Amino acid sequence: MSTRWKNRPEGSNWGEFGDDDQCGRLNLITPEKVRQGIAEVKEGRTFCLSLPLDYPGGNGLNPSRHPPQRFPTETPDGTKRYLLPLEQALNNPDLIDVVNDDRVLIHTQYSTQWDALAHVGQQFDADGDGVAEKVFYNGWRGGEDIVGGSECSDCGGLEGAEAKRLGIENMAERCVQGRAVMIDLHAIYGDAKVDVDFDGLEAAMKQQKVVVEEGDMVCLHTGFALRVLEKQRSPDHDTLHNSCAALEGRDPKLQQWVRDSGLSVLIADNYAVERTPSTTGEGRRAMLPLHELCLFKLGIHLGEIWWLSELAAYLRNNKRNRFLLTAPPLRLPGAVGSPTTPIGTV
Ligand code: UVW
Repeated sequence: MSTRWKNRPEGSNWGEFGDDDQCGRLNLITPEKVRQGIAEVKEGRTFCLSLPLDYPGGNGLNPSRHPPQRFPTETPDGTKRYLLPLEQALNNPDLIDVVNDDRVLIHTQYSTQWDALAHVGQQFDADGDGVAEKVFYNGWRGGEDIVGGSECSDCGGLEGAEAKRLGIENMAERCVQGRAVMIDLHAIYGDAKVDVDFDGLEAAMKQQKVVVEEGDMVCLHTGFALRVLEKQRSPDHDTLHNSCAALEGRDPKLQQWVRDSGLSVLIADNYAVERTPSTTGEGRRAMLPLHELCLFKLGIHLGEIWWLSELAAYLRNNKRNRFLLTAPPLRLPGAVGSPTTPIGTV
């Protein structure tokens, strides 16, 4: 038993990758899995699996998340480092260089992104004292391992808020390269708002001859990002909230499949992989049951709002569903999520 917990959540794998594990099912992306991914490269053709990071546009999907803002950096005397001749900046008439230099304010989960395991935890009595505490995957604690920082007026929020454990840098250090499989829900459900349970997912996999083996990265193509892209940064409410497939995250059979399949990470081109907010269940419960299962109980990173439509079309046209996926997040210490620019290679 770990020193950090006496009780682990029902159906969780805490401790199985080691008491101090911070990577969860990324541990299943072994060298063999990388070789299996490389064996899927037949043509050498590559696909960018990220939307432009200023999509969806606006903040209708999540009012707390805003598009990136870019600014020029400034020299200590306040000169903007944009179209700046070094002759002027360094007062040296011999220099002919002209430089531009950016700084960016990014909401890490605005667009194509990974959720770190620190993203969603739970109030759960892990130490068995009868009182629930804020706890995350593998028993890492809110207030100790993931700290909230202190309020400040001029730092734009909580200064010092940081995932000292389970931050996204752990994922980056694993590189996230291996074999992936595509399940094309859009090919079956089109743009209809459908909550897909295990039976629906299994039917799609059978129809498309998809087999998921331990360590595979699973991608769900729903068409949501395609709808969003068509709206040219001005998506309407229906596109954002009433279109395309999402998983019914509370379905016990679906949860059992996620557990048993051995999938390493779960990715979709929709907002949250699962339908959110969940309208099922009763009593005191997780609003996002698949986030609970994946991020909190099993250590499965979630990829969201990816751009999968071009690759899904290629795979469909070529009667394939496997490919090499390379998808590290930013190696940004302490962050609970990260933009990513994944590459699919076929
Ligand atoms: C939601 O906010 C619904 O999902 P995520 O935080 O994983 O993007």
